Amino acid sequence: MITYTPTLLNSKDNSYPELFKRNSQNPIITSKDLPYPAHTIFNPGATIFENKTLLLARVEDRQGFSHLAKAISKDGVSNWIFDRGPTMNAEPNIHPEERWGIEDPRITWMTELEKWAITYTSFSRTGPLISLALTSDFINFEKQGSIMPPDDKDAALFPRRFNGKYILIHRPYSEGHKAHIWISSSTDLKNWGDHQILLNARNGGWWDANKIGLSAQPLETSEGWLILYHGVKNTVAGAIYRLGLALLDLENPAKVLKRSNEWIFGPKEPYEKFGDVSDVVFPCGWILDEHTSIVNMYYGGADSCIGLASANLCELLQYMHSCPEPCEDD
Ligand code: BMA
Repeated sequence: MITYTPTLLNSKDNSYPELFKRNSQNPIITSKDLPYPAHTIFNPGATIFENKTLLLARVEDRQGFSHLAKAISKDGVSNWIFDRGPTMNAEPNIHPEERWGIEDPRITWMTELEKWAITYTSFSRTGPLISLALTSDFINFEKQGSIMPPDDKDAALFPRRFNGKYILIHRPYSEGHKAHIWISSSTDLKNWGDHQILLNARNGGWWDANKIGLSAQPLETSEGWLILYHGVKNTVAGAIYRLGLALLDLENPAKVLKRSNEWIFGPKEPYEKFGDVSDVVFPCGWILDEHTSIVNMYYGGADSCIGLASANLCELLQYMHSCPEPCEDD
């Protein structure tokens, strides 16, 4: 039986208070900001590079194909500096799996390698799959090729090894089945095994029924790895992409400690509700400021632009404490 506990209810006006508050300058980036013609810019990965905020966003051109473009800003909100052209292009001649573009990058600083790992979706002739690239400067990218066959998306690495193994979160999918979030491990970042479900898509009327996927890269906190994920609800008017949280054990990320029952962020503003794909908020990266404890979440709005919403990490963890342990039967 489902017991409903409205954990986020605001006693003052009966509305749900938002953990993540939208920036007043939203959308902070649109395709008009790029120094070259592009249709849309959205779904950015995020990291800190040379003490500045670096976004690596998906840019779609008028052929319908995507490449990645970087944007760097001192305050993480305004004055974004872009490369003159695409930062990372699909290279189907060398990597045939990148035939129809590259999308949705997640960025992880890999302590041992002293490089950033970028896990992104390659749009191959046989469906989306996960590719990996390494970089130390966001100018030169060492493409490692595909690391998971199609259909697979929404992947990010943990920054360090656990018992000698790298760990990847990803979202394989096969027609006619629910899309759950999986976790796998590898000793060389190339050969992956120990595949198991980490978070299951729920059933029936849940906001995250049938299809979920990782959003931003895992965020290490004193309480565990904070996981931001999207849930897709299918309605007669189309799909709605919303966000939830989970907390994983610090030493064993395959163990889920908590999972939010409610979505914590969803499409509300016009730039999230209307665009190429309406009713979508889709973050691929977030950044924690260790001094202020503010988490900046960068997200695609309606597959058309980039928004920023910020939360206090203490409030996020407090909220996680109020959440239940995951329940298999939901
Ligand atoms: C997902 C991905 C995202 C996109 C979202 C909504 O499957 O393709 O890039 O933002 O759908 O269209």
